[in-house]
Amino acid sequence: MQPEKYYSVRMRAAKNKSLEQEEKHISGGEQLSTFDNINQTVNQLLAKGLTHSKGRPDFMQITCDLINEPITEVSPLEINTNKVDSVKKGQIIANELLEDAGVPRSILKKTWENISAYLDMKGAVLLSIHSGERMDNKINGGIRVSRMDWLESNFEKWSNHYQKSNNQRMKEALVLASKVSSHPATIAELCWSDDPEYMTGYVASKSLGYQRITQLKEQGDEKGCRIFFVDCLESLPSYINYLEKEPVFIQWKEETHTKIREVTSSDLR
Ligand code: WAQ
Ligand code: MG
Repeated sequence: MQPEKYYSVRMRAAKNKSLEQEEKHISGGEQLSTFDNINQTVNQLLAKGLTHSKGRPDFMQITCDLINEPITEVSPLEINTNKVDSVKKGQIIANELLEDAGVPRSILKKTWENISAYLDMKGAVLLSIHSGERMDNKINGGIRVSRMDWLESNFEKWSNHYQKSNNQRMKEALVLASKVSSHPATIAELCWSDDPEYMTGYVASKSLGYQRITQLKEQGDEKGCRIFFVDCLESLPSYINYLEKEPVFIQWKEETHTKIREVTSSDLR
């Protein structure tokens, strides 16, 4: 029997696209769907784009592309939640985790100095761990990771096992972080949402897993962040191709998970 074919279904919603002003990214989304499920998938993405707290879009686009390549399976990163009561403490934990993952302290310092230039994009910024300079040339947009998903049946098994609530936002972020960190050129990721009401962000890496941090930005702030710290001077085009084009399913296998480090309050120096 032929394996089932999947479609990459992508949505993008924006404001001011047709005006002389700068375009504002409202929402994006990417899923993998069977042919029979396209209707439902498109409706989910449509609802996501139409109900974003950043406002009503005046431009929206949904595309479907048949995937011809085999879809690779990647395990979800292990999850840990670091509870903090201020953005400052959240940033201290984030810095410590990023350094543990292999981002040099000097590069982190430079990143925080330049952080305002990396916020409010529709994609992710790629920063070199050697120079701290941007490696993607999409200066305003960043790189959009696509062609990844987690089948609901397997995600439910995982969420029942870890007694996680059905948090779609966390699921989407974990899917992206697991795909991105499974590439050898990714040293670490730093992310927080562009939703003004959602303050939880994370640091992710192969060795540390998906480390949620309950406060990485102030309430009401609608500037999101996504930075990939990378070590790939020679293979940048193939890295970007992996992020944008190579299809990945997150697949949890109960027996293969490993315990990751938990940050405690004594780590807060
Ligand atoms: N590829 C690259 N960058 C992306 C993508 C993508 N597919 N999707 C979003 N971004 C970038 C973009 O610049 C956004 O402004 C920024 O990330 C934030 O996106 O509780 O909701 O979808 O464990 O708002 C993390 C914590 C939530 C979840 C992250 O991100 C949890 C979140 P958002
Ligand atoms: Mg968002």
